[in-house]
Amino acid sequence: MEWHIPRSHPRYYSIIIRERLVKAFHEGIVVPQGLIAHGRGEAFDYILGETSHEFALEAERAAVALILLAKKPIISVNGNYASLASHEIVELSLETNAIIEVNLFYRTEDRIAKIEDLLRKAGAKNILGVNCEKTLIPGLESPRGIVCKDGIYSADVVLVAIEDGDRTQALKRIKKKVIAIDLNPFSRTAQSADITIVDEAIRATRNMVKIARELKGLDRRLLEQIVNSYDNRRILMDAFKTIKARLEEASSKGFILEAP
Ligand code: PTJ
Repeated sequence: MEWHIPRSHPRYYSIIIRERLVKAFHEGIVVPQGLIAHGRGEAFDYILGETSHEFALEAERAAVALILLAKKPIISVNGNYASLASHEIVELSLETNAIIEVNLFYRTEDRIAKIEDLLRKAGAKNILGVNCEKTLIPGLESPRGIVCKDGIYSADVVLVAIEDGDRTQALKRIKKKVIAIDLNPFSRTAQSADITIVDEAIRATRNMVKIARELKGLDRRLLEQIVNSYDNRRILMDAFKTIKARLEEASSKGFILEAP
């Protein structure tokens, strides 16, 4: 069923994004658990004021520099990420020459094929998913451990978004550099990634496309400087400080000036 959402609604954008996910759920791209995961992300985004803060932009810049420096960067895509940001993912992969790999927690070949199809319609050329030689990430028992030999398994840098908790740690154990987009800075993924982007996945990917256009002509030494001067602990501290400041403002005044 299609609902008419008036453009004048103060939460129009947020409602439209929910509609997009619900549609993707009916099409078999997003799992029901993905709708719950979205709600958790929304709650953090609400507290953060639904904007890309300086700490997120800094992490996004370091992430793009790391991807541009990588020998084999991979953008790992699940049901939520694909249905929210297929166009942005494809643009990022084209701007940075990163390969897209569909990797699912609730894995079925049918869902992988549907997600590949969605990404192809958005213009993707280089996708790994159904048709690749599979192997396993050691120590990861969920089906997310099934990866493409020519993809995540042999990558040096992997970008993950809207992820459950165990994979970042498993990827780190096999010496991958992990970039995570996760609105929840408390999460296991956010805490164990090399670069944590505490930002909404659509905004984050859009920002990264712009940054990639800016950085891709730069000398490798300048990109290395961006990566070497990046400190993920400080970025996480800034994210927590922002949450704390917004809660303090709300708790001292009983209202917040910039309600989303
Ligand atoms: O498509 P599948 O089968 O691979 O399944 C994917 C889900 C999302 C179901 C799976 O990865 C999962 O259960 O994730 P979690 O454990 O709920 O974690 C998702 C994390 O992403 C949470 O920390 C959320 O706060 C965060 N999140 C949710 N929506 C967004 C987000 N972060 C950034 N942007 C979002 N739009």
